[in-house]
Amino acid sequence: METRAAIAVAAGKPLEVTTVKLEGPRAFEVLVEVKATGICHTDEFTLSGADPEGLFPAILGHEGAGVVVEVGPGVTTLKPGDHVIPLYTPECRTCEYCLNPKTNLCQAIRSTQGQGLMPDGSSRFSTLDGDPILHYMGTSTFSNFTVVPEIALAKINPDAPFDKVCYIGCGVTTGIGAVINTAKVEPGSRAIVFGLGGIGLNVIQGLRLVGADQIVGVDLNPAKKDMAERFGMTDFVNPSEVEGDLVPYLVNLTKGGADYTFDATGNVNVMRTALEAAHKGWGESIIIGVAPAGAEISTRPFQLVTGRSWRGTAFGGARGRTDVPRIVDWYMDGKIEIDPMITHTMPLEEINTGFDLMHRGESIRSVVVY
Ligand code: NAD
Ligand code: AHE
Ligand code: ZN
Repeated sequence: METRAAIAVAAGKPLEVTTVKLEGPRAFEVLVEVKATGICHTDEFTLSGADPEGLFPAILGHEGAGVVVEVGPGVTTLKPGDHVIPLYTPECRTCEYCLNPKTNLCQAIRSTQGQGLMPDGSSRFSTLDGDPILHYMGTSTFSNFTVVPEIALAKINPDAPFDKVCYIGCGVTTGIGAVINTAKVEPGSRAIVFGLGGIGLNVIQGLRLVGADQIVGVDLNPAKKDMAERFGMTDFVNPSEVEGDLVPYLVNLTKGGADYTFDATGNVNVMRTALEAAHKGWGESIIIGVAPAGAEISTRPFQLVTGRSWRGTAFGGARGRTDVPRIVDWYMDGKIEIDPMITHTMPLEEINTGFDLMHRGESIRSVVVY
């Protein structure tokens, strides 16, 4: 079949919206009509060329929601008409990782996914001339139709609006999951969130959900303050307005350091500040942000010797086929909010506007509606 898609032709170039060819689903694969997709900072990170795994030409996008159109041989858990969210972290439920309760990082298809290919080592996308185009994160939601492995699809409530719950495909789950699954934040905790974008706001929402007492938000962009307050931030800090070192300022503000800190910027200097602003003896710092190729984190080992710990989280520690439908239900039941964070919507033809808004710090989430 043919489908409209936005192709990342080369690093640093705008996406090219065009018609591409899409082969039908092979064994254990599913053809999905994508109804809506968010634009996450990780799409921008890969498009910029900073991603060591970034490959071109590819169809980016990993925050979608849609409807099953056709299933390939061997698919047993989905049927045409089912509403789904594609998962860049699949859940096969049989690999060594899925069987270990300490991780959500299913490895069943990780190597081919990282090469922009389906599990059998080939791509379903090509140009009208027949040149192959790579998949991205196993999802490629910047295409109106996409092919996704069965183990990388979560079946969701059919009443859920696609243009809102697509955000659960990455940002919402990553932020809330970092609090609930990774840090396991206790009620009454003090926390600091660095970066009040599409991920950081969901960390804040997660902290409010679990009953944190103090939620400090840190961002260089003062325009992020109002939205963060709406989601539960209790104190705002703009580092450019702090005289002297940020660490002692934050330690003082949190009465000795935060129980939990979260980096949602991807900046390794911020990650160091986040670790060092965690409380001596027990503070945990969770890295969510994705840093560019070659970037490394550092701190004095003494910071860890004296009881702080550094951890990371991918997709908020969520097991997608199990947890994503539940998070959709939380949204449908009003337990979490999504709508105010979707600040812009646009058709696929205007997808580059979504990237421009992100660069200018004017959006929280832009969503492409097909
Ligand atoms: P975003 O662009 O919406 O938000 C980033 C925010 O950080 C912005 O508000 C920006 O002003 C702020 N910021 C930038 N530099 C800063 C600094 N030095 N100090 C304070 N604030 C600063 O991005 P997003 O979609 O929220 O993504 C945030 C990060 O999380 C990205 O690195 C993204 O790749 C990563 N991410 C990771 C996962 C995961 O599973 N680990 C999932 C999704 C996104
Ligand atoms: N390709 C990058 C790593 C990118 C990365 O860390 N991705 C996160 C999801 S970000 C979603 O917005 C992730 O899930 N990582 C786990 C994995 O297996 O990729 C690089 O540095 O090579
Ligand atoms: Zn993302």
